[in-house]
Amino acid sequence: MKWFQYLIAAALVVVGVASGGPAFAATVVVHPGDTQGWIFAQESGTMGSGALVNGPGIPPLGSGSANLKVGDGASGQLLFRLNNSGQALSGLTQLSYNTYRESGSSALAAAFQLGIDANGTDADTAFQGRLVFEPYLTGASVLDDTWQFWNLMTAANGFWFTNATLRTNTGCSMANSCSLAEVLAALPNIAIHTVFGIEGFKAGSGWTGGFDGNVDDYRIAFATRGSAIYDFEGTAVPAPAGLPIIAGLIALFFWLKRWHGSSVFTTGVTGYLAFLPRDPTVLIAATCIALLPIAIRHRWGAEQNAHPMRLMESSPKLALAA
Ligand SMILES: [Ca+2]
Repeated sequence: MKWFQYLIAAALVVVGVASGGPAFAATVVVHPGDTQGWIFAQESGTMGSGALVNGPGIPPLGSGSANLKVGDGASGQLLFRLNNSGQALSGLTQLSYNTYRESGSSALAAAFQLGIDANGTDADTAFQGRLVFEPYLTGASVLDDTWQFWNLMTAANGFWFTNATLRTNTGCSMANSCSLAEVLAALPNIAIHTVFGIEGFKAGSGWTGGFDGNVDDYRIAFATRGSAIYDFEGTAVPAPAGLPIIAGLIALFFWLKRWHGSSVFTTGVTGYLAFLPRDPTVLIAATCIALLPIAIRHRWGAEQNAHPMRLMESSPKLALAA
């Protein structure tokens, strides 16, 4: 019987650690209860809105997505976060996202936007606008009511600069958009801005007739920094730490029973407390194992929210400046 209990205890510890999967994997679930630093902002006009929603259709990750709406051409709606400031774009190893369009002009899908510094190695840290990727500029058709995948690493076109000087210097404009390779050839030291370095998605500011669409499954990775996968969801998901806690406590129960026999359970709380000084190393070791998945998850969460205060610095200059 004791070997059977041992087996169960070992299995529960394994299940506990394994079910903490999100702590080890890079997928970050962004939902209304924890937006992981993502923020909706209306950049222009008065008819922009954003929300984390269920659907539409079958999103590429989970069951929800981030919705961006603008009611007229003057309005612009942004979804952004600040997490990769200072990272050189030459170090990108992955950059992709998925879009869905419910209504709007036939060409339009949510654009990807990066707050950039044209040369991250010089002393000029003034606001230098954004590098924008527009799906329709790749030449692909944007479809109605369909999830579409965009790989920004390999797209032959799609990138342009909001800054007029950078458009002239690089040749990357809406009329003649570039690949990421062409952007890097023109500006080898281009980096995400250390102060205004938003990454995110935008609809509107000139999209006549308005727009209603979604984004999901955004992936960004650098050679010197781990990848992150953002899964936008409309409803909160159960905290994955819950199962490891339960599994760890059950494992601890069997471990104590195995080492200290039935006295722990027949003498109640007094017996339990009386046992503590007898073998504290066992209790400490078991507690550490039980709490390990929680500790790892907590550390990962802290890293993912490394720069929330940057919003305070950058918000006055979020507007799309030429
Ligand atoms: Ca999703």
